[in-house]
Amino acid sequence: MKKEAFTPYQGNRYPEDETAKRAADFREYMDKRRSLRFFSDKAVSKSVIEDIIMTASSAPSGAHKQPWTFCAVSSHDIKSKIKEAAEKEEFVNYNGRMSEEWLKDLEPFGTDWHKEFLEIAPWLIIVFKRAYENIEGNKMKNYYVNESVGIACGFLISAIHNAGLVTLTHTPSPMNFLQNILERPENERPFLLLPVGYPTEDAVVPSLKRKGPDQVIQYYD
Ligand code: IYR
Repeated sequence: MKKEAFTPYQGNRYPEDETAKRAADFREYMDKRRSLRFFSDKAVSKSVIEDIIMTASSAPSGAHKQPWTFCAVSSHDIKSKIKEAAEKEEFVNYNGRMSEEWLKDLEPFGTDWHKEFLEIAPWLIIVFKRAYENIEGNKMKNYYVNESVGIACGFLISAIHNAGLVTLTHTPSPMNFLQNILERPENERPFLLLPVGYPTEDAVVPSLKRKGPDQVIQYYD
């Protein structure tokens, strides 16, 4: 990108009092976000999913390479295949692969190897990181791939919450089965799986407490 390709910044600018109100309101709004395991099968339109994904794709990335592919799955057949393969791995995780300490840490969340939500949620978004690009037969490497894709997933989760929908950051492990089921190319690696949909009427969440400012911020002023 040449220097003369610069263009005026289009972001909104606010007076100080409005900045303060917006920051506080958004904090409160985002604090209502929860990871949810109770999905309704109510349909979500493709255009909503596309808006959410394109919000994620607006995230900053190393050298603006946008090293991500979002696979949006609503096919029941593919969702079933993913559920079956994920449960197979999770069964092994919960029955020996995870340490006693890990299982104890998860107890309050009531998770187990059953992953019904992978079939019930109307959409599964599987995020792939792109380690490199194949350009005219050359391997062109991407930069800060994990950081970039992690940030994009943060945008994705925020966009889902903003639309009144819910998700869960599901990390089946190992997750190479996603590569096979979705027939992704060699330069892509599965990063995160997010079911997306409406919450059920009677959805519940673990009653957890978030850390406060004095636990997560160290000021140097
Ligand atoms: N991947 C497993 C286990 C799991 C691990 C963590 I760390 C969690 O916060 C929740 C679950 C699963 O999806 O059940």
